[in-house]
Amino acid sequence: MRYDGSSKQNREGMPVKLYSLPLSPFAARVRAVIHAKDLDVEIVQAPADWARSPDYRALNPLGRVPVLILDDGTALPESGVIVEYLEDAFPSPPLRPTGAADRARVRLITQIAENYVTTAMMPLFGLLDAKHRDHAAVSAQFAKFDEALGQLEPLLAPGRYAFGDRLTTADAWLTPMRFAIGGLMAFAGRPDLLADHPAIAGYDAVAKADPHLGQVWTEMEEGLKLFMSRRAVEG
Ligand SMILES: N[C@@H](CCC(=O)N[C@@H](CS)C(=O)NCC(=O)O)C(=O)O
Repeated sequence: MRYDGSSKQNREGMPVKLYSLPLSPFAARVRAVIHAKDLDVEIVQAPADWARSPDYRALNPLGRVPVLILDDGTALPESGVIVEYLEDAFPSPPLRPTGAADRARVRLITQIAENYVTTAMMPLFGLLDAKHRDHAAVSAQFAKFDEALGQLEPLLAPGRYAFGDRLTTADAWLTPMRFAIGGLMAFAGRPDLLADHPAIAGYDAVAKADPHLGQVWTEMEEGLKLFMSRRAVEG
């Protein structure tokens, strides 16, 4: 990897590190870009106590995962910011199309995947896992989720990458989103969730067939296995 920054320290500094968690959809986006660009970034597990750790907060004042630590020690949090940074700093291979309208389209897919689909999906895990399930809240949230899926679906072509014929940053968003939807289908016992959304339904095969997205998919599967085995032990 060549770092495009200008200072000597940037070229000869510490290795670039990503603090990540295998199951985090936010970290997974960044890993997709690192894999696709074949970057020499050290991917390290966030410390076990990261959510409360003062050391982790000193490293990343936002206290969230992921964070990219540049080779001059600068912390770059927020998955979207990190992805844009990697695309700007390491433009080859490009993960954004060339024209302004096409780039807007890719960003639109990422925004809808993040702001509507993922935002509507995440609370469902907690609602379904509650000791006393609030059935009205669960159905209302599923309705919101289905509406968001209906907004994303027409932007995708069945059996294809998110945009065009090759991997773009939009795929870095869709892959963990689609993985999590599979998890939700299993957790909720709702294999029908994507029945009306064939392009989203079939996107799992697209992700698994791509070597870089497939790597992220496998990392998330391993993260899920570990999470489930810990959950079984902890009860
Ligand atoms: N907007 C952030 C979200 C990151 C995020 O929320 N990550 C989770 C881990 S998967 C987290 O750090 N949660 C801690 C918390 O909610 O306090 C990003 O895109 O990086």
